[in-house]
Amino acid sequence: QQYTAIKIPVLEWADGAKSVINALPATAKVYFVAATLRPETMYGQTCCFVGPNITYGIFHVSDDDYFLISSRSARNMAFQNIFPEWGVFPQVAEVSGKQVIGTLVEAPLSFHKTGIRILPMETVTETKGTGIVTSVPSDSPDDYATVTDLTNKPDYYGIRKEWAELEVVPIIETPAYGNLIAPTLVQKHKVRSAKDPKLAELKDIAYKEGFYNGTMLVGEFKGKSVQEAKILVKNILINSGQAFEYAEPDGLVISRSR
Ligand code: ZZB
Repeated sequence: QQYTAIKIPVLEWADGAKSVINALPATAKVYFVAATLRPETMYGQTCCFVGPNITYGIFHVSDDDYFLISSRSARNMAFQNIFPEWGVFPQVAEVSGKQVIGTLVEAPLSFHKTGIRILPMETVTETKGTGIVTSVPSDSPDDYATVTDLTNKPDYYGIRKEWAELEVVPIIETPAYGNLIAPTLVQKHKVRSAKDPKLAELKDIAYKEGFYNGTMLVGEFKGKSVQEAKILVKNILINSGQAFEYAEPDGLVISRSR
């Protein structure tokens, strides 16, 4: 699987993360790095998810730059010239998803210029991507269902309601599902929660409909097809240093370590 890895810098740490972060050099710039297959949707980011029970590492990449990602993805990156030394991915700290909830981050291209929050998503898979999932509720049914759960039960999830309530702005139009495909599908199929098994199929529908029939409503490629815009937006992000390509080995991989 070929992902675009989006570098999402921290603006302000959650209190729970401060003890860990204070141990880093004062000049350290830490990025949450989210793996996405939909770079053209980055305009619509409203929050960024971590698995609350996943343990993440903070890895020193170069100079002042550090990545907060799963250690599995750090190891993969070390063999893709993302770290300066082949095969080496220096871990400087460990932090749980729970500890970073509420952190304010600056998501590249997002409409929400004053920042978005790190929020919990219980269905994040530790073994996929970087374990960090940027949330686009307008176009991802999983994200819309999760944000709905978070808004309905903020106390249960240990968040402030307003963190999950950022406006969901239309970014892509499709003939079959209008300009908010994810909310439309979630409502039409009466999805009950972010754990509803129907979401797998809705994700598939949303991917296909967006890719083959979607038109951009916003951004520098407004009016272009999603198929065209996907590559163009990805290139903008990569050329500005806000993203890089990250490949994940497919199929059965037998780890030789441990
Ligand atoms: C932003 C985005 C916007 C995404 C969208 C999807 C959609 P796949 O096909 O299974 O590889 N994702 C990435 N990593 C994880 C993880 N560890 N656990 C759970 N979800 C993860 O799916 C890749 C997509 O799943 C990624 O692309 C990411 O969400 C999420 F409008 O990034 B995406 C219809 C989907 N739309």
